[in-house]
Amino acid sequence: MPIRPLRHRLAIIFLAMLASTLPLLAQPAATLGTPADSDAMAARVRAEYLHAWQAYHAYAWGHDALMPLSKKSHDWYGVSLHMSQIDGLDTMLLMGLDKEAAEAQQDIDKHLSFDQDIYVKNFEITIRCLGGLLSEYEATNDPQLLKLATDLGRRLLPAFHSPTGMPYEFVNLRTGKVRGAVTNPAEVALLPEFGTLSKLTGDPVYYDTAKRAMTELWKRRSSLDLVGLGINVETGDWTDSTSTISGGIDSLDEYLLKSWLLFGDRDCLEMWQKSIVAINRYLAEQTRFGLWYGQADMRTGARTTHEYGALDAFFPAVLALAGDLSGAEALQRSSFQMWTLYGIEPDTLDYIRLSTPNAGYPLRPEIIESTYYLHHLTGDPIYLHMGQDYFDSLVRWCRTPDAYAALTDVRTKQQKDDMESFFFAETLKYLYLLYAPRDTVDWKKFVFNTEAHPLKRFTTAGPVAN
Ligand code: DMJ
Repeated sequence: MPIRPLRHRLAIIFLAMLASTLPLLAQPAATLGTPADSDAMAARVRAEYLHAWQAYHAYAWGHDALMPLSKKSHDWYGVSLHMSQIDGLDTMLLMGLDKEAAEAQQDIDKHLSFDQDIYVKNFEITIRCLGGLLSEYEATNDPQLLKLATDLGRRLLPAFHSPTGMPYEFVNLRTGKVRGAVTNPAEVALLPEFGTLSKLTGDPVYYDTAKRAMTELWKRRSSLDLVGLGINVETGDWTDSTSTISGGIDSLDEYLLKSWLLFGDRDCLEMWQKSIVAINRYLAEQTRFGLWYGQADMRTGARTTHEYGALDAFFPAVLALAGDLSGAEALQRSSFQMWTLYGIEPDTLDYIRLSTPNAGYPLRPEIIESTYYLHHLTGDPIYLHMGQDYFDSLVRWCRTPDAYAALTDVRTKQQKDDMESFFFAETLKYLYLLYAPRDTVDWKKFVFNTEAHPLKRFTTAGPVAN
């Protein structure tokens, strides 16, 4: 591995960041990446996964999540939907944690029931539970997992019974009653999960329903081909005209592209192609510190804020998957600056003022996801070094004696009693995949959903470099 040039390149990124941010540094900056031995790093990530999983097993088994500081369990809706088990199972299968995977699978098979009188967030339950169960059925052929996924899909369908066909935010799993007429584009776009359910069951209702929702949303885009952050599913009117690649819109674009790759759906490809032109035109911004994507009004294109954040850091992965490697690499360098500013990334960053409107770190995966994608597609070892920085920061700041904890503030590094299930589904999975053999997930056969659950492709359409 050509260590010196790599170190020089990391040093250039780091020094550019340092020159721009010296007055803001509350903590010593993160160390530069050191040469990474991939096998050893994969083993270290796997060991850290086990560290967190064993705590979940000891203190919160069968519940949605572990609260890592108080060592209590947490269920989102008062009853468990086994969220951590579902989110973690396919990661354990990939890591070869067979005993732990089998235990989780058995617990899901035996004890998980969606027949609950609770209003659930359609988006979160789709990407975590439906996506997870489908992926895990494809990996194991366990018919109970498909049965559970089908039961869940059927119970979520009433969410889409609005005048426009776009889903309400909440649906009661037992009664089918709905709540929350104002939603956002990311929560409307759910074709990878519902489409996969149709392909696996042979029932087109899921695909057709989810596709209609996406199409109805896209029909309401502005003349600039941008969408906003809020839309009413009963009237079809926009309630917030802010356009962004960040949370609330993020997985819409990801899912337009991925629906093409998963199903060969040309309508989705065309929507993606129009959308990315508008995003690059109105949201991208080149500053002296690099390439960023901020926010603009969907109707005028006028810039509204210069905010980028941990959620936005998924975008290099999407750009890379679509073939724009130079844009992806440039944006990844900016994300890396965001990470090194405080030694771990804040949830949002004003990239002009270099201040942080939201300084929390809820163990998010997106920056690591993009690092994995870029390494997979370019083979450039600089991404292994970046990954090592992320890993070292996670261990240094978020590790607890029993598990891992979110941070309330990346400047003080104060820990928070929270460990989201996406830490198992995504953060540690992408970190592991960055160092694992490249064919651990075959990109010709699989596309990750937005919660990092690999879904089988039903087409060979689309340029997926492998
Ligand atoms: C995950 O639940 C998914 O990645 C989602 O698309 C948005 N972000 C969280 C993790 O940050």
